[in-house]
Amino acid sequence: MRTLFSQAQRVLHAGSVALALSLFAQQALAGDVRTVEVTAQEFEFTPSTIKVEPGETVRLKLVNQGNMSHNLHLRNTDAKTATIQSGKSDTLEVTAPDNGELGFFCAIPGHEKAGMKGSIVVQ
Ligand SMILES: [Cu+2]
Repeated sequence: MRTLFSQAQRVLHAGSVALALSLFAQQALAGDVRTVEVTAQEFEFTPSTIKVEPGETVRLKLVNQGNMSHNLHLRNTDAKTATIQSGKSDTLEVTAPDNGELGFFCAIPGHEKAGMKGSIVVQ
């Protein structure tokens, strides 16, 4: 009985070390990327201008505070969030170029024209 008990303790200990290591790895990864929350509603993104450092990777968290479904699509790329319903969110990681700006818009027909667009400005 005593041997069984100490084996169980060793297994538990090994498990908690593995858990601690994986939490550390996740925190280290998360620490490298800044999250910018962008809200979508009819018919605008807030903020519509997002300033980033040259080459910076940012995680855009699109939160739909409107009534209709929306998405965020990076212009001239295939990068986009899912189309999300009211109250939902989705994230998209973007690595900025060394200069210039990246436009984004909502790809639901008519939404960009109504004002759902913005830009990521490198400075
Ligand atoms: Cu939209």
